[in-house]
Amino acid sequence: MDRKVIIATENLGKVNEIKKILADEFDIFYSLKDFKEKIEIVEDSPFYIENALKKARKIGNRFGCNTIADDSGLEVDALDGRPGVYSSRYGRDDNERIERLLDELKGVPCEKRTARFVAYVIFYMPDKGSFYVFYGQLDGYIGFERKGGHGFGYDPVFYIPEFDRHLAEIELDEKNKISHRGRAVYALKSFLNADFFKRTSSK
Ligand code: ITT
Repeated sequence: MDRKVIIATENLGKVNEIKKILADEFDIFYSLKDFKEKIEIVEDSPFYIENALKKARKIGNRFGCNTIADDSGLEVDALDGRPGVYSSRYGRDDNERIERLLDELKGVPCEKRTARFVAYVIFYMPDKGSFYVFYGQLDGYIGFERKGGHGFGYDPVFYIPEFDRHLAEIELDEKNKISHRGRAVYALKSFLNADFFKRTSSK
């Protein structure tokens, strides 16, 4: 079984996290940033899973290679689940997105600032046209200010009570152990090693 995998993302924060978990097990990794060709993918579904599948299929079919895609987001209860599936489009860059989030939560007290990160990670096999889905979630709160220099996206304002720290104050390995994406990708890794590779190599 070929252990070459493409990670279908333009987000280098995601690439770093996924690579850290899987790199020792797979031969070659690419991200969309490594291809000269610009591949346009319009994420137009209100459902994470459909967007993740769209990314995985487009890249997997284009390059004929097993592909991992992640669609994720931050769901804030006081904002009825926003920004959710639109998390990457909540502003022009991470800074603007965080600014908007903090503005919208002005006056909302600690206990009502509950939120969660969710990730849907897809492993797509173009030769079979089939895929597996892995889900991960991380519960926490939206803080009142930015803290920490690690991670990406909304990490500086995501407070985790168990650690009494913001996610951006936690190093990559530690984040991977508890995060939405980390949980989904570790589940994918276990599946590939315990099940998928065994089955495909015995054929
Ligand atoms: P690709 O589609 O190319 O993978 P993207 O950043 O556009 O990259 P998404 O559409 O899945 O990815 O958007 C997810 C957004 O949710 C992401 O851009 C961040 O703003 C936020 N997000 C997801 N996981 C996060 C994490 O671990 N830490 C901080 N923010 C995160």
